[in-house]
Amino acid sequence: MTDIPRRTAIATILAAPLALSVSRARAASHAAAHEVMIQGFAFSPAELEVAAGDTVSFTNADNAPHTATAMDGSFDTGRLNGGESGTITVAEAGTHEFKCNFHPAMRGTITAT
Ligand SMILES: [Cu+2]
Repeated sequence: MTDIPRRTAIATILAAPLALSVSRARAASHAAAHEVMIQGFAFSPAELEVAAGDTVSFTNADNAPHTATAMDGSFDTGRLNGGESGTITVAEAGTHEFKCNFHPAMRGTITAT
């Protein structure tokens, strides 16, 4: 046995607990990022299930401006012109219905657990 493989083995053993603690810390603070397209005057998907603390990015693929505005006031992208994106954080658990302020028939629901 040469010296090099032994050193590699020792380095692997020393690094393992560090890698484990880093991945645990990431799991504890990890917020998922969700994506919603706004296209043809509709949200896609219109219904999402997320965890509280997750983010949702809305991208407007239409030429008309849109918003994604929670009826309960918990989030609002503000005006998104064509081609623009806005990211909101779903801070509170619960069922959050949202609509477009310019086109109130455009509706969606985010359920946060
Ligand atoms: Cu709209």
